[in-house]
Amino acid sequence: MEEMTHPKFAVVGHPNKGKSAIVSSLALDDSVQISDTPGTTTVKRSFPLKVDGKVIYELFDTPGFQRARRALEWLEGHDVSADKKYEVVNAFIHTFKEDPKFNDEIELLEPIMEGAGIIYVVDASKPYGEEYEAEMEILRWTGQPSMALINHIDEDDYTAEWKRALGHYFKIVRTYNPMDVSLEQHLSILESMAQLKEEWTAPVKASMDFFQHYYDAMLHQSSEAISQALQSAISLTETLYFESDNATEAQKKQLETHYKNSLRAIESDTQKSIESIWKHEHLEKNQNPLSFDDMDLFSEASASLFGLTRKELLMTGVSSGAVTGAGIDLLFAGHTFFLGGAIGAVAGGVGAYFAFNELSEIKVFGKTLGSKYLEIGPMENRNFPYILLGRLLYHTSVIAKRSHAKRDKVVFEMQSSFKEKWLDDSLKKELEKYHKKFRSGKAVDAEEMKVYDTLIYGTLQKLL
Ligand SMILES: Nc1nc2c(ncn2[C@@H]2O[C@H](COP(=O)(O)OP(=O)(O)OP(=O)(O)O)[C@@H](O)[C@H]2O)c(=O)[nH]1
Ligand SMILES: [Mg+2]
Repeated sequence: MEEMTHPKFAVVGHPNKGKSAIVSSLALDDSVQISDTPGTTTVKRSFPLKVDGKVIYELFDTPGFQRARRALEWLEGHDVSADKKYEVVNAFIHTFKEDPKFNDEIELLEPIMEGAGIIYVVDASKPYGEEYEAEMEILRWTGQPSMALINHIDEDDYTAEWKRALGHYFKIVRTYNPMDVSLEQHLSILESMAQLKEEWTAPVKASMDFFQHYYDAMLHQSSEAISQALQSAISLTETLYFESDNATEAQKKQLETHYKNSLRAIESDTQKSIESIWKHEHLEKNQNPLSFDDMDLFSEASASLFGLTRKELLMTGVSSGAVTGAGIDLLFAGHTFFLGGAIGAVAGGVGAYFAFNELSEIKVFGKTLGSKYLEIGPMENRNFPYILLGRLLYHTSVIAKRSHAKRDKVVFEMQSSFKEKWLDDSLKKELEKYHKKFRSGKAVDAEEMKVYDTLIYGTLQKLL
């Protein structure tokens, strides 16, 4: 049986029209060189999109045409029938291979002559001009199937005239914005590629299936990473051993700091994994780490940001029977509340040390034994899981929607309305069961984790 090779496409055109941006966005590769200096790409380079080690399609980034008219003159100097034009292009490559004059033309023609389909890129924010005709003529000489992509770099719009001109040279003309991609846009471009040549329909359709599965796999991996982070953060405990009779304030402070840093690390490691899952390996970003000191995390305002008033948080705890007297007091210490007095009495009886009362109490162990230690965790704050989950869902939605062609710094600015996009009462109720379990410090079996993960996956799906 003949081996089915993956589809290949050469992205070609005038300098500085967004060819590399298109390659970057379609190959999900943020290492492609993109810049507003014309002539950035000087040699052809292959960017395969690989899934589980298998190439699903391959794109060639190429330099822009530099001497299209001269090259076309040379080709036209050979008066041959249409079936021979292909050979003349090969002769052109052969003749000028060592000549720097046609370096760019040769770089861009080579992948085409080796079987790649043509994607001709234009920028419709600049007027159409005859100078492009030599480029399109040369591409026609290769005899390879081709399509045109209309990009829009600036504001002005000459799409109508471009469409009229391109229609003479390409049977498929599409608009595409490499800076603003979605699964739908990506699949619809692949759909057009599949129509270019009959023999390519099956392999390109197969690539579309692969791509869809791949996208779904990225979603699954992201929700797994988020579930793991929630479980680790909520169940996290930290200990600090001490020698003297009583732990010092400094030791308690040290433990508290350590605990906060570990929580921050869980978040930032998860963010990194998610960026890597979505192939954003070179991301520059501006992101605030988890904050515990200001109003960000524990204020009434931040609780309501996630749809949880203090009363609700309290009621969730009470109705699920999850919370001990101490737990409630830890969460609401310092606030007068309708149950506060009664709970305070219970908590007082526990005699715990409330140095870090908003997250978890610091417990002292081993009082009568040789080794004494302080322990903090698991997380007792009912608000925290929703804060962390909201932040990770937001992060993932930004990353998953970001085009690989963007080179600016990502700015994460979560609006307070974001929570309305994902958290409602029924989800909250479902999630709370698992947060309670994580908090208990008991082992969570794989089946339970899977159900929690499915909740996160469904939520992510709605956000993307
Ligand atoms: N706003 C916006 N900018 C774009 C778009 N496409 C490309 N650009 C910008 O246009 C400039 C040129 O993009 P490249 O992808 O490097 O262009 P190229 O055609 O590969 O250029 P050469 O390699 O020099 O031939 C870069 O600054 C891109 O960020 C777009 O759709 N929207
Ligand atoms: Mg380029």
